[in-house]
Amino acid sequence: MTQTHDSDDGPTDTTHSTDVDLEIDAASERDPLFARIPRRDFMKAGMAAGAVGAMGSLAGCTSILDRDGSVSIDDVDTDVAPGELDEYYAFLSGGHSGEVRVYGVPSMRQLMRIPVFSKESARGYGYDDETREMLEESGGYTWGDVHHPRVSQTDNEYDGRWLFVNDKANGRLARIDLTYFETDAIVDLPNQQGTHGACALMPDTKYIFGVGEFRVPLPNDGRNLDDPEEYTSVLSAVDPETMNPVFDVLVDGNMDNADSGKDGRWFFGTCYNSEEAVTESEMTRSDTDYVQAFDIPAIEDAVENGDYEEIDGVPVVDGTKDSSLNGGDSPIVHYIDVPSNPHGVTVTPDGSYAIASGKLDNTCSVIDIARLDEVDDLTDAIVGQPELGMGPLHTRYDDRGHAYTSLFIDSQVVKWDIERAVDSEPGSDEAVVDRIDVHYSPGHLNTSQSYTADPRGDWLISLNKHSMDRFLPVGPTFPVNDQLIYIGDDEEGMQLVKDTPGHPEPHDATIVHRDNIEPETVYDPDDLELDQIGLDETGIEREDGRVHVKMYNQRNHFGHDTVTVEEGDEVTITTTNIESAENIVHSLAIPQYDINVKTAPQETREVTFTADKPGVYWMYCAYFCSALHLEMRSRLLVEPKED
Ligand code: CUK
Ligand code: CUA
Ligand code: CA
Repeated sequence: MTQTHDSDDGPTDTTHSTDVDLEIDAASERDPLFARIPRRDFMKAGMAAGAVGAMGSLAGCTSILDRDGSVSIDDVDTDVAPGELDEYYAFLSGGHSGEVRVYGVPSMRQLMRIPVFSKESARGYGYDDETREMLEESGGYTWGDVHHPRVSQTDNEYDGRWLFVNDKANGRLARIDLTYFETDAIVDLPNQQGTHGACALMPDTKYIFGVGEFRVPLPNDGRNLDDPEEYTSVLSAVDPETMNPVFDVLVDGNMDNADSGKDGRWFFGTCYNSEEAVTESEMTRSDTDYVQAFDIPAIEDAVENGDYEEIDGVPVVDGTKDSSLNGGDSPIVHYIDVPSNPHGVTVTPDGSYAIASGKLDNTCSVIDIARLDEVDDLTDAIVGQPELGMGPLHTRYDDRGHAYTSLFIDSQVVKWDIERAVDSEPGSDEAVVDRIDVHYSPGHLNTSQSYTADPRGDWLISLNKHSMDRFLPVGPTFPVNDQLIYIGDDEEGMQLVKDTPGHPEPHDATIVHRDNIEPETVYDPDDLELDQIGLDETGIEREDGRVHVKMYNQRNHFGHDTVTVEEGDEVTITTTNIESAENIVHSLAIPQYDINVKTAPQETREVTFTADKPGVYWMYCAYFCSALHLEMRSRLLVEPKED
């Protein structure tokens, strides 16, 4: 069910923070608009300054780290000159491409693409035995739909260890190892079809949750085909180390997006289909749907006590409204009525509020998390409902008490003051501080470090679904438009900095300070399962129609000039890039056998195939590695079988 590949040793040794106390006197001192923001006197200013030097110079050296309150855009380097490095990594979901795209912020340069659910020959992904088996054993689908990239955290701060993503199309979750920027595990969730929301339980990434959007019979084995009221939707908890499912929670309605609280207790999901319907018109019939608040320790107790039914190997806990587990004083799932068809839900950096976006309603609902234990009527936990504009979808945060909500229909990002929303009447727009037009139809948006307890409040990316007139026409399928917006200046307001066209159709992003990520540039052989093939270990072993070819590769040749096998042999080639110099990548391509195995320095990979086509096949290096790259090739001779 779960397929992992090696490199499973401990967390990246991320340098943890020296707290730098920066006083934020901010706009609150000058602008009466801000008078009611409770002041946070100190912020944790991210990671140790000492780590910065290791990787080259910061863009223009103007980091928001150095600021005192809001900072004019004139004092921020928005361009990253050639040869300079970005301050942030942004991990963008690649949508149907089944990949994650890595950008630099603020340059918005695309740095890398990490294949997850689809094969990718440049990375050799899906072309060697290990990654091919990982894709096959997690369902064998040829594509996935990545929506939600989330980086693992320790103590509510990005720890640079893993990036988790969902596959909305096929009900899967995957893990990317951020030491090597490659996918190392995929789990096909047994009781879900369409895993939409994906995120981890904070503060320490105890579980990864896959959020089941599509209601289906459970198990989905042909029963109850046309009996929609018998369909179900589950929240699935997965262990981040093993990537095995731990438990499922059955809910009423469905689930869409989700986010975790900050203290390990609560997890929130939105439900747009409380009607439990199968058509759009029925799914929008009710005036209200839910935010589901999952009490995780209570659910763990239920699992511990055996209060579950095992389905497809996973303990399924009944969290529906009528469940006995929801009958007593400590229900495992709370159903909070919110206006019809909510979409995003996120928890504020201080862990106080869960904010759900209205989608069909012009408001967001601010849920006071502490009140969930106190109120009889859960709607009394909704302490604010600011009117924001048409089509609110997703909300993110800065470090100065503001929320930023995307408005799909209005094509805007609206900035609002959270405490002022709590203090004002429901439906009033008093909390709105600023609006900016985006181009066009934003889905998600994200701000730097904003899933952590310490967002930075400098950059926002608006991930717009439509680009219309913004770029040269490229046919009827338009690029999306990822816009970079500077949000660090409360007086001037939000400022549009950059348009970035993107291949359709991504969704979310996570923006992580570069000090929180420490990738290796050369493989550590101990992180790989396969033994290296050194200069003296080249050889060809034969046994009963099986041939094992061991060969290193380096500039500009392979360990064998010629490999001779017989038609019908099952051939395994193990190949090690024995270079220790950074940035020298080779591959072993045998296109007629659909093979292109990439090896980065010190990396070992293995590929197995049946030599069923007699003839001469050039095995060549498909990565431009040196002046004699074209000469880096060997022959595979497949002798015809004698009758
Ligand atoms: S969903 Cu994409 S716009 Cu999949 Cu996070 Cu809201
Ligand atoms: Cu090695 Cu090209
Ligand atoms: Ca509904």
